[in-house]
Amino acid sequence: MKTNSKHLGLVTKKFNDFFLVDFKNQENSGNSEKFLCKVRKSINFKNQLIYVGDEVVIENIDLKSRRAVITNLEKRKNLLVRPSVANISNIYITFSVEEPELNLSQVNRFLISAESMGVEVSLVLTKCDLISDKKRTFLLDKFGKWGYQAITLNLEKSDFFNNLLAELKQKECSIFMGPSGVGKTTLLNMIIPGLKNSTAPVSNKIKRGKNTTRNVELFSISNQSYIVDTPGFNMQPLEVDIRLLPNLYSEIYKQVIDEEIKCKFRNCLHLNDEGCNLNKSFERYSFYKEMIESSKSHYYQNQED
Ligand SMILES: Nc1nc2c(ncn2[C@@H]2O[C@H](COP(=O)(O)OP(=O)(O)O)[C@@H](O)[C@H]2O)c(=O)[nH]1
Ligand SMILES: [Mg+2]
Ligand SMILES: [Zn+2]
Repeated sequence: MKTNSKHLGLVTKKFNDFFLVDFKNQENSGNSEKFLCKVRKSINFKNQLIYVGDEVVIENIDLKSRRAVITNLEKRKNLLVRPSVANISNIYITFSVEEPELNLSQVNRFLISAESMGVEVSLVLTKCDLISDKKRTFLLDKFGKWGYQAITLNLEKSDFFNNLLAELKQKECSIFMGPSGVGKTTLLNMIIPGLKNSTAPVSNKIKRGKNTTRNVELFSISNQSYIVDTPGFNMQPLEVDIRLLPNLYSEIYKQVIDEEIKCKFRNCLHLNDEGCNLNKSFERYSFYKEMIESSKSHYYQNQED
């Protein structure tokens, strides 16, 4: 029962030489629709690897045994490293408000690193059952000034979670990123019932040396909407090119675009530059300055190459 037609597919899992591929642009694409594929031998896609999240063309489709062959790799929009996932549309930076306590500088680094991917970035604050409503309002206000309408989750109140779930079902491919212990696995287990990834109290995580060796996998949560499961990964923010930094802070690019502020030099880094007209009285300015200064030596080294 083989067909000669070609079909666009989405790689949802990868192991050794095999790939699990979903039909793209198909109603009811769910886990039962997956095809087990290998790459056609004569093809090496200009030595590019195929990652989870990649769009591929599949042929020799056998509907009965659910086997097919990958014959082409489509151009990818982006590629996340560690874990390697292609074509992410949404990054949800996830932090707990307590246990572990919020570290604003770390939240900022994760946000800016995600922004540098050029995808939609959101902020999720977990464990809001551990703080007062007053504190929650304070945090919403703070992150609002950073340019983010934070999603605050409280395990005892499901309405916020339900809103988040509805939102995820409108997105193409979302991933939760953040430090260890903030509740990412707990959240994934709620979004994908039956997943049963193991969660662990914060204190046990530090001791736990063994890693779950399961691979990165995309789970379908609605028609053509996926969520990335990244078992065993604790994601760290990436290094960002400092020339991009001014464009990644809403407090800065809003001044440049909306208020049309002009600095003397077009590539002004808004530090102590001569003729800088940026209004620097916003909370994240010190984090911005820190990020520039910590990568500056690296930047100038590269300029000399
Ligand atoms: N109080 C409270 N604890 C939570 C919440 N979400 C997760 N936890 C706990 O936080 C710990 C770490 O959660 P886990 O999902 O493993 O975090 P991960 O490292 O980000 O995957 C576990 O003991 C969870 O039970 C929450 O909303 N409120
Ligand atoms: Mg986890
Ligand atoms: Zn400037």
